[in-house]
Order: sequence, then C-alpha cells, then structure tokens
Amino acid sequence: MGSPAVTGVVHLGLGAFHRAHQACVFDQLIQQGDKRWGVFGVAMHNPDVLAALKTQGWQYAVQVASAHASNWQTISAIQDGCVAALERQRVVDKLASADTRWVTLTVTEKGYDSALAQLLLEGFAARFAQLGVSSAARLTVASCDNLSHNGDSLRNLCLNTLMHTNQDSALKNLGDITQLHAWIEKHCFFSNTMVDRIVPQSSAACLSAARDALGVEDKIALSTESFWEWVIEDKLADSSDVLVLQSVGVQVVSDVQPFEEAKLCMLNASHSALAAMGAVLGLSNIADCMATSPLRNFAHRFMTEDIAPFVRRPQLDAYRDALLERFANPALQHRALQICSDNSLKLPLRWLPTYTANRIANQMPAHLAFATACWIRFLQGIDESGNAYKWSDPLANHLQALVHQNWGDDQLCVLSLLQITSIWGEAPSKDLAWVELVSRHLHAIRTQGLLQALHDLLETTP
Ligand code: CS2
Repeated sequence: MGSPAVTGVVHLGLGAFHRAHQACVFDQLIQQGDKRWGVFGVAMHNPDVLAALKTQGWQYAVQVASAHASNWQTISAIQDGCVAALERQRVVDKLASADTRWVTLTVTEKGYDSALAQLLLEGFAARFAQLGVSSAARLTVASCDNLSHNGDSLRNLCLNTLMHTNQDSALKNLGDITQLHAWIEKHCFFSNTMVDRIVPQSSAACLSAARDALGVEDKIALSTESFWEWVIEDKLADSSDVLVLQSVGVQVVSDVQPFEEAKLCMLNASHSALAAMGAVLGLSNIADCMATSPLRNFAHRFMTEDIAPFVRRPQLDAYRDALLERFANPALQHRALQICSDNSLKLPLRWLPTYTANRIANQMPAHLAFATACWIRFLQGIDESGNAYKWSDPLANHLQALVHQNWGDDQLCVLSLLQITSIWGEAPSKDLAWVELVSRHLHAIRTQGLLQALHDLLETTP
C-alpha cells in the first residue's frame, strides 16, 4: 500500500502499549487506504524508541501470541516523531498543523501533570493562531491511559492549568488566555476512551523470537495477545470518523463509563492483586500466578463476589471468564513487578471504587481486604524465599519505610498505610471493621505464609 503521506495523529508517549494498540488500529486504517492516520510519535523524555524506529525505517514487529498460535505483524503507522524534552517546538508545530486531526496520549497515570498540560496548551495556542476558528482547527484529543473519565480529566487539567497561568509564568506563548479558553472549549473534543490489550514490556526472549521469525534485528519488537478493545465516546471533532473507526473494530458509544469501570475494577484490579501475590510468592509473571490454582480461584471470586455486583458492563460472567483466560496466556511474559509499578497511583482507580461501593451497600469485600494485606506484604520488598525485589513507584521509599517501621504490629502497619489519603481517601482508615479485617489477613500472611492464608480465606468465605 506504500507509506501514507500525512501524519494526521500526534501521539504522546511511545511506550509498548501505544505501539501494540492504537498504532495497530491506525496501521489497519492506512492499509485500507485511508492515508490520514499516519502517526507523529512523541516520546516524552526517553529517545531510545525513536532512535530504533529511525534506524528500522519506522517499522517494528508485533507478535500476536497464545498457547496455540503465534503470528507476526509489521506495524508502520508511526511515520515520524521527536522527543518532547529535546524538541518541544516540533511538538507544538505539529499540534498546530492543519494535517493533524487527532491527538492521542499514553503517558501513564503519573503523566497527567502541569508539564503535560503546558505542552498541550502551547500547541493549542499555536493552532488557534494558525487555523483560527475554522472547522479545520477542530481536534479530537483522546487520552488512552487507564484513568477514570480520562478525557474529562485531561480537559480539566488543561483548562485549570490555563486558568492558573499568569503573565509571569513560563507560558509566554499563549496569547489572550480568555480567548484561548473559549477556543479550546469549542475546538478540542476530549473524548473519554477505554483501551484494552495486554502488552508486556518487551523482553530479551521477545527480541530473540523476532530475530528467529523475521530474520532481522528489531530492537523494539513486542509480544501481545490477539484480544484488543478500544471504546471511544461519541464526541469526535469530525463525526465522519465514527464509521471509519468502526470499520476496523473500534466501538464508538455514547457512554464509555460502563466499559471503563469494568476494565479498571475487574481487569486492572485483579491484575494488581495477582501481581502483588505473585511478587510475594516469587512468581515472575501473571501466567505463573494463574497456573497456581488458589490464585486463579481468588481472581475468579474477587471479580464475582466483590466487584461484579457493582459494575454495569453487560454479560459480566463472560467478561470475567475471558479475562481469566487472557491472564493465563502463557505466551505473555507479563511481569508481576511491571504491574506493581506505580501502584500508589493505580490502586485508587482500581481498588478504591470496589471498597466504597461495598461499604455503601453495607458489605465487606473479603477478597479486596486480602489483596490489600498482600499489597502491604509486597511493600516489604522481599519474597517468601528471601529474594529482594525492586519496583518503581513515586512513593516506593515512603511506603517501604512505613512497612519496615511498623512490621510486626499488624494493626499499626495497616493503619499507617491506609492513612495515606492520596491512595485511599479518608474512609478506609476510619473504618474499624476494615482495618481489623486487613490486619487479620496481614497477620495470617506474615505468620503462616501467603498460600496458607489464602487457603484459609477461600475455605472460610462462602
Ligand atoms: C496492567 C495494565 O501494568 C498494568 O498495570 O494492569 O497495563 C493492563 O495490562 C492493561 O490495562 C490491559 O489493557
């Protein structure tokens, strides 16, 4: 089909997830002959992926793998790009370009900060200056990170940052702030989206499989599953995109929330629980966890009993069973410690809604209490065979220090962690029955080992 001439999408964040999810969708659209979906890929800081893309002629391989099959696809949707920290003006120019119709983002939970907003605002201001109020100026801005109401959050972040900008700030290029505010409200369509595909970080095994299968060196090859979902709110700058996206399997819906809620509270929540358990048990990846039947049973019951009654996606039993199968995919080396990274930002979105919904209904989410105790045990940083591990989290040192300080006094340990309101809000640390239950589980895990404690939980809860 040849290369498309136009980079109509600016994507921020060139991690594995983008390259094996949205980039594959855009690639398919390009292959169907719609040349508007080439991606200008912006790495926020790290230049490595871009450097590899350049030397590989803007191509990389994605292995779609299960226990029974493996096939390789070559993705060439990303056509050009730059590193934001090094070439900020190129990002701004690209955001202002009339060719650009979409902005997509995968900058992770911790990327939604004022620095991101400032970059986007400069781009929007340049676009306003260049394209004015014509319909060509309209832009779909689609956050593809695992945040609740990701589009609304990004919009609020941008508009709040703009309103707090004053003349002395670093943002000198925004022009009249009131006019820019009105322009953004009218021209930028911040759609909420739900994105799903399990994409582990690349590994040496994946790169060598790529070498064997393709006979070429690919420094950024990835492995993933065949399943993918992308559900986008029907709030697009160009409404004719709806049919275009649907033609390759993207769902466009009026309300993303039931999808997003099920994704975060069923998939991501049980992922985080399994990952914490796996790390403590010395299991390296999620498929290993799923091959350990008490952990698989736990995930099944956590989703069925604690979570499903409070989420609204249709056919939840089938959704849950499909998730369990996906987690068990032995071809995905999805490391427990990768999933545990940034837990202090993930757990509020993944676990807290289930706690809150259960407690409002006067119920006790027994499996979530156990998962919470596992998370606390995880923070010790040493598995049950005595091997130390590390993970990345902006609060890692603080959390680990609290656990070490209070280890041995289960209630104090639990309280000290539940009192971190940026993770748990106000309620859980004041909920005596909850503190008591989590402490009891922590005691059991600490004194009998995680598997015995889990066995007791699965035996005693109905
Ligand atoms: C995972 C997600 O790393 C993690 O925290 O739970 O990346 C998960 O694999 C994706 O959201 C699946 O779509």
